[in-house]
Amino acid sequence: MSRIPRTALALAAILMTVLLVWACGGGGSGSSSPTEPTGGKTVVVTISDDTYDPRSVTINPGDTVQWVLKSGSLTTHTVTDTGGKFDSGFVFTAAGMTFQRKFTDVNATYNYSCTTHKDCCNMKGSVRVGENSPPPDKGYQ
Ligand SMILES: [Cu+2]
Repeated sequence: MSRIPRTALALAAILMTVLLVWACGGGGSGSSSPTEPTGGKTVVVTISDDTYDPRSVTINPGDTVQWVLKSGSLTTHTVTDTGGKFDSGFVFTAAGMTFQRKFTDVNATYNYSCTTHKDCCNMKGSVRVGENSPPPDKGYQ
């Protein structure tokens, strides 16, 4: 028969578990967050001849849209959200230049345009995030 009470053994076991968890978790300050949103794909929209192709994309929350200036286009475009959430600025100065944004809002729709060619050439597009996102504004779909 043991001289150590069962409760003392149980307490020792709990204490060891707590110490192990504390020891393992203590050094992980730089680890990545486990709360990354779902998705993670990158959808490419090509910019050429004053158009976005495809004009409208539907993605999942957490996906990234990457706009790429196609080879041969020499004009300067932008990707500018009409709601002011993002603006590439004049970064498309050479073929192959890109601008990208990750979209995490669920069921949101972004209407965007090129500040240079919005009025002259109807250079507009939209990003729909989620299956139940509202339809884009007229002219952006
Ligand atoms: Cu443009």
